[in-house]
Amino acid sequence: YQGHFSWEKYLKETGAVAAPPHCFRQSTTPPVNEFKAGMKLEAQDPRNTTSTCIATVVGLTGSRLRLRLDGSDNKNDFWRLVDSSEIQPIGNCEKNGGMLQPPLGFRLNASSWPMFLLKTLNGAEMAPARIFHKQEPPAPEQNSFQVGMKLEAVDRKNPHFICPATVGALRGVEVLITFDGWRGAFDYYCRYDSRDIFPVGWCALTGDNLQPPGTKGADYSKSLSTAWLEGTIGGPGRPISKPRGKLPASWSQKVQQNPTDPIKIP
Ligand code: MLZ
Repeated sequence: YQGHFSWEKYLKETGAVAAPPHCFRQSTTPPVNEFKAGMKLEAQDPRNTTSTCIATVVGLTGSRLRLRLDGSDNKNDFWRLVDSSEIQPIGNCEKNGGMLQPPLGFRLNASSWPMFLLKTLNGAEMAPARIFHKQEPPAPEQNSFQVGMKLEAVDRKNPHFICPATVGALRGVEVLITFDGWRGAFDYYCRYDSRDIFPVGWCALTGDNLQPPGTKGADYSKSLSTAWLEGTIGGPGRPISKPRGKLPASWSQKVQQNPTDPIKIP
């Protein structure tokens, strides 16, 4: 049992601040998720964003849906917030004069698409229009993130995970998302109004399982207890995450003494 990650203790320990909620393109109360596994809806193909496809809800987590495009394989699942404008009730595309498209990598011959579509929708449970959210929250007017601020972010290499993260850098409208306790492999730049980043406390509100910070980036991590994990035995210790941005005073000496340490400090 790993214990439960506590932002409160972690922020205290790292001396870091949480990015304020107004920085994010997220609603202040996470949107209610009334979807059920098996329901079908229309979704933009993430690999070909100009086409609208049929998707099936194959999983639910917090305010997010795990979606699989009908006619695609099970290796390209993607996650969307229930208030995303990229998901719509079935019928929406046609209503707007569009045509439903086969997903990129459609398993069958392109000529069998019309019949496939007919069959996949026949007797399907269509997500009712009322459980969709009318509007995506508006984007904040500007990028108000600051380097060192903490947040919760989708790990885009493992998009089912939402993890503790730190703003590593700013680049105009873009924000560098770095993952606490992991080396750079998972870092990415996204727009400040990305729907993949959330204020501290988001997962606690949605019931999503926030991953604890990783343990990589420091050899001495193993010997330290983790004060920010609740439910573990042992006294207070230092966080084993990779310090980014503002370093806790207790760490600066250690980091400076190890110039070969792979920790990247922006
Ligand atoms: N199994 C993967 C999970 C990494 C998750 C990192 N999240 C920032 C690994 O250990 O590489």
